[in-house]
Amino acid sequence: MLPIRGFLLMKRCLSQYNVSLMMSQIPAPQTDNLLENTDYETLFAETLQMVNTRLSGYLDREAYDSSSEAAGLWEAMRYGTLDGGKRIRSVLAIEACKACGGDLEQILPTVCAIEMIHSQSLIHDDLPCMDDDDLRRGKPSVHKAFGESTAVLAGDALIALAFGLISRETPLNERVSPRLLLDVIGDFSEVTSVRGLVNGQYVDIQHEGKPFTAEILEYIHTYKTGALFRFSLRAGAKLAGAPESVVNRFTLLGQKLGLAFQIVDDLLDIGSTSEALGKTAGKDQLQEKATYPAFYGVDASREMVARLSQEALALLDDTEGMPAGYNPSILKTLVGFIANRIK
Ligand code: GRG
Repeated sequence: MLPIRGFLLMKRCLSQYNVSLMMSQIPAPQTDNLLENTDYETLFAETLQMVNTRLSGYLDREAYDSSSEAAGLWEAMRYGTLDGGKRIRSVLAIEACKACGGDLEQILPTVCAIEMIHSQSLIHDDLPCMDDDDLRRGKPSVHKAFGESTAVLAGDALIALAFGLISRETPLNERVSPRLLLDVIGDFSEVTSVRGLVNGQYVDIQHEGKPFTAEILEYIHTYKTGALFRFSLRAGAKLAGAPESVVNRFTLLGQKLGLAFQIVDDLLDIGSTSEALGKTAGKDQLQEKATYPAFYGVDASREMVARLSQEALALLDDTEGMPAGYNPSILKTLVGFIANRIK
């Protein structure tokens, strides 16, 4: 039976913030702030390096013991987490936090936790019992390089490590109380579990090779990919001490961006190559996956991305509850990158 009740509940919550989940027949508005992948890497070079350094440092400190019998497990965790990945969720969380007046140190442990969970989800997604892919981030998937059992365990260890990181490393201060931090950890638990990625992945796999509806399609994307985007923007705002109205607006922003990101992913699976993507292209059709282009066609899917981008830009123009000097330009640039990315 479909876990549809949670989805309907989520829809009701989101509609409170005027989320239009059913997108169709919308003329395609232009998204400005186009950003090529190389520009993204240049513009955010410092941020990307900082995230990678922190992530590597946490992994070394928390998990590495070269003399340990488990050194091979650590190796697999590093391999699956570092050296590759756009870190788009990290950049969004950091920029959301900054836009809401927060400072970097507040959000960095959470950012690293997000990347650990994201990497874990990719490691497990690539397993033969899931989406069965041998290529990830331009190199052999973790189970190809280290074996299936090690890939499962590396993912398991990353989940637990991610929770430890947020709870132990986030500095408490006048903006972040113990209560607020517990709240963030609660949100994290929700989006990583049956109200998030796991749920979306389950429904995705259940519908492989089967007919699906628009509602199911949206359900899968909302949970499988949208959940971590929602969390990234929500946590960024929350850990900056933003008021509830702003936290909710940024959550909605994450919903729109997550959906747009996944629709673009579906389009790239058709229109790009494995070499460019660093993962196997053309698999969705082979595995008969529930995707936007499969259901609506390529043009309508592109229009949906354009419309979601416009809605995201409009949310960023809302200054209610934002600190003095609020400047959404970097976040707007990221909206353009998500809509127009080529890998
Ligand atoms: C979280 C406990 C827990 C389990 C995970 C396997 C699984 C359950 C979920 C799979 C979710 C999944 C693979 C979603 C796809 C999301 C997506 C579009 C991934 C690609 O993201 P990019 O392009 O990847 O940001 P890089 O490599 O750039 O980091």
